Amino acid sequence: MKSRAAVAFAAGKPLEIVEVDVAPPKKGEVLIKISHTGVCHTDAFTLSGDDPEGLFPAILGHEGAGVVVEVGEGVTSVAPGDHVIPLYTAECGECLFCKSGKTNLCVAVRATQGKGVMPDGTVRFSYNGQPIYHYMGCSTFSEYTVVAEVSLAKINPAANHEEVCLLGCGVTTGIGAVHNTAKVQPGDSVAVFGLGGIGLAVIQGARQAKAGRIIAVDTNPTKFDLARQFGATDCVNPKDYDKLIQQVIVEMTGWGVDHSFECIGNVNVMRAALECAHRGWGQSVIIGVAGAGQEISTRPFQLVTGRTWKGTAFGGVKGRSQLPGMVEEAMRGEIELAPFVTHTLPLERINEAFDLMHEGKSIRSVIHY
Ligand code: NAD
Ligand code: AHE
Ligand code: ZN
Repeated sequence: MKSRAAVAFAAGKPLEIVEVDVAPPKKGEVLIKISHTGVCHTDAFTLSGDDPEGLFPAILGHEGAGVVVEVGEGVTSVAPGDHVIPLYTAECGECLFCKSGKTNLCVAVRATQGKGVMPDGTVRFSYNGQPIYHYMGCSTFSEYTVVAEVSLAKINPAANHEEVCLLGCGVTTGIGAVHNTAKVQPGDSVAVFGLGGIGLAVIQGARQAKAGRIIAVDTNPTKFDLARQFGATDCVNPKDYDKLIQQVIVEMTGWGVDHSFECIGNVNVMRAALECAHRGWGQSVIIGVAGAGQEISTRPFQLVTGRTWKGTAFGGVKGRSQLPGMVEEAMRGEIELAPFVTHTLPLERINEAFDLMHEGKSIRSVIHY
C-alpha cells in the first residue's frame, strides 16, 4: 500500500515528505495507521548523524499512537480496530530480561531493531523500489507503519491520541525514571537538568512522589514557567553563575540532592548532575542520549564517597503490561499531558517541529496525519 511519510534520506538534511510503499505485515507483525506522533530530541539526534545506530534512508519517529489496520500470521494480542502505542522497548515476556523481573530491557527484537529491519531481517518500506530502514522498531513518521506484535501496547480506545502519543516516549521516560529507576520518596530533594519534554516529565513524577525540593536547571529561562507549573520549587540558569553548577546546587542544599536527573545528553552536564548528588547516598540518573564517541568522567572519589550513577531507558517501564495503565492515569488526569503539547502540525510541516526544538521554542510538537 501507499503511505505518506517523512523520510530521512541523509544525515543532517531536512526530512522529505514522499509517498512510500508499505508491504503487508508478515508473521508476528502488525500494520498500524498512525494518527499522531510527537517529535523527541532522540529523532533529532539520529537525524544529526551522531547516533552510532543511525541508518539512512530511514523513517524516524518513535512517540506515536494509532489504530491497528491488519495483523500478520500468528498475531493474537491485537486485532484490527484496536488502539495502540508502538514501543521502542518491546516486552515479549519470555526472554531472560523480561523474566528477570529486574529490567524492562527486553531483547526479543532489539538486535534487528538496531539494524533498521524487522525481526526477519527485511524491511517493509520502500521508495521508488529502494529499501528504506525502520527506526527504533516504530517509524511513526509514516502514516502506515509495520511493527512487531511484541512492540505494541493496546490502549483504551477513548484516549486522546494527540496527548497519549507522548506516553510512547517522553512523558513515560521522565515519570518512570522517578518511580522505577530513582524510586524517589516523599520529602526527597531532586535536581533536574534540562527542561524539555523529558525533564518536565521528571518534575511531574517528582511531584507525584511528593518530593520536597525540586530544583529545575536549564540554560533557557523560557522553560522555567512550565517547570514551576509542574512543581519545580527552584529554577536555576547556570549562565547566571561564574562557578560550576554542581557547586551552586551543593551550596543551595547543604550536601547536595538525593536524586539528580540528566535530561539533555551532554556528558559535561552528566558529570555536574553526579557531582551535585548528596555525599553518602545521592544518586544520579542519566536519561539524555550522548553522541557517538562521547564518554562520561568524574573523580572516582565522587563514587567512593557514596554517590551512585545510574541510567534508564523508557523510564524502566514495561510497555505492554504498564503503559495501558499509564494511559488510564492520563485519562483520569493523574498524569498531565496537555501542557507538553506546545505545537500541533500536519506531517507536511514536520521540519518546523525540528526547528522549534532546536530554537528552544517547543516542548513537544505533535504531528497529525
Ligand atoms: P529537548 O531538546 O526538548 O530538551 C532539552 C533541554 O535541555 C532544553 O530545554 C535545553 O534548553 C536544555 N539544555 C541544553 N543544554 C543545556 C545545558 N548545558 N544546561 C542546562 N540545560 C541545557 O529534549 P528532550 O526531548 O526533552 O530529550 C532530552 C534528552 O533525553 C535527549 O538527549 C533525548 O535523546 C533523551 N531521551 C532519552 C530517553 C531514554 O529512554 N533514556 C527517552 C527520551 C529522550
Ligand atoms: N542508538 C543509540 C542509543 C540511543 C538510546 O540510548 N536510546 C534510548 C531511548 S531514547 C528515546 O528517545 C534507549 O532506550 N536505549 C536503550 C535501547 O535499547 O535502545 C546508541 O548509542 O547506539
Ligand atoms: Zn524519545
